Amino acid sequence: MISRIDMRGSLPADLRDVLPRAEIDVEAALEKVRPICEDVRHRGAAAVRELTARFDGVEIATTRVPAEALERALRELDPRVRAALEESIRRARLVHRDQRRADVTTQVVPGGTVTERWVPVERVGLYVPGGRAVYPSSVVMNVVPAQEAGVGSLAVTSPAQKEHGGLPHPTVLAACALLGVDEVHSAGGAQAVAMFAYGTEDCPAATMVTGPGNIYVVAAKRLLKGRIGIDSEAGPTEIAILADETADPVHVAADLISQAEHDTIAAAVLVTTSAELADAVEKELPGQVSATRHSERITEALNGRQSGIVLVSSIDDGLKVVDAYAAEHLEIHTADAAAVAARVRNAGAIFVGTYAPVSLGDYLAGSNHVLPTGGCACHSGGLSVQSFLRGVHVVDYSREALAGAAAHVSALADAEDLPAHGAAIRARFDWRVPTETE
Ligand code: HSO
Ligand code: ZN
Repeated sequence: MISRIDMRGSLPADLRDVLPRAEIDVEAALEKVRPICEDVRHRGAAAVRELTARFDGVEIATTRVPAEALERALRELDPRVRAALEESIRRARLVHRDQRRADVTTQVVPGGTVTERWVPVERVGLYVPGGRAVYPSSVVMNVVPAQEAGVGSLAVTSPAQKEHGGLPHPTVLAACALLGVDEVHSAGGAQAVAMFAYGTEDCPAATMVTGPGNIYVVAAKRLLKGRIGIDSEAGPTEIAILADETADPVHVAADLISQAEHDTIAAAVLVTTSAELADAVEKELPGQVSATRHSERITEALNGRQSGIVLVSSIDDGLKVVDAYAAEHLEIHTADAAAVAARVRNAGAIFVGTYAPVSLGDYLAGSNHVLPTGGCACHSGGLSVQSFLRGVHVVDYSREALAGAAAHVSALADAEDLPAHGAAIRARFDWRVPTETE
């Protein structure tokens, strides 16, 4: 049974603590991944091969996937899947292309400008999981923004699969081929993150690693961050739905189930002003769950402590609850859904009304599905072109413009007891602070 929390009286002050949420213990995994990362650091490709034999149960000669394997995977890809991936890529490109930013030059004073120049990261390693979850759609969601950002060198890695002769899953290979990615590696887990961080004989080091993974991948990213740039730490997926009495319980139930399908620790949370809707959804769930293939996994996710139905007395309160929860995905099923959606502050992505379900966003809306989980949506956004760019300030001042700033720099430098800072400026003007007219 999905749990219920009744907040119709008044909202608790510690909303964030009361709301259902999974906890994953990354710290515990850190000690396990530390020796693995050290091994890859010191022994390179040989360590990655041995770890692959140990964890994935398959011997490989190199992590680098040969070009023929990519071509073969594309040739053998189901045409229906190919057409869908192509359309997914096309729509994602439309959205992500529009995220590109122009360099902006601001004239601060006559002769003094600051330009913000957007520079892509040099080399990115993209991690694609390969266990129970084989997600070619995630290849699209990681590769497209990196490509649109202008990242010059892009490598994908995904665990070696015993049943595929030590190569990653063929659908992952085919997606890479469709996206024009020609450097793919068979490596997974912490060793794959270490491979990108330190580089091996088979795979040059990368500047940044992105993509979701299991707890060991997350732990390795946390451990090696600094040595290599990382995206957010992706946790179990979440859906929250804010609904009133106009919502269709069949749609609400279907959407909760759709994300619970990912994982036994996936979270599905309904926040509603309508007790009738809550009852109707609860009545609807068992039938829909038992009709679907992964009913066991879904049942566990829906009944877990991370999922639940929250009753509130108004949409205003509902908005406070969903803002406090800061869901990875938030659907709005209310009268005037667009107006309610416009008032939401914290969510990884917002889906407006009955015809924008999360599964559309997972594959084909054009939006990105790599989104902040675990409440991180209150301070972070999803993967975008921006994730792969750095803003670099370019400062260009003339002699006159520097003269105009000199006295203020000296004053601030003196206030911080850093007199050499002021001196560096006076050295250009015969060691005097220039007057305004100089
Ligand atoms: N809902 C997942 C993404 C995904 N769904 C991949 C299906 N495939 C996290 O946003
Ligand atoms: Zn999904």
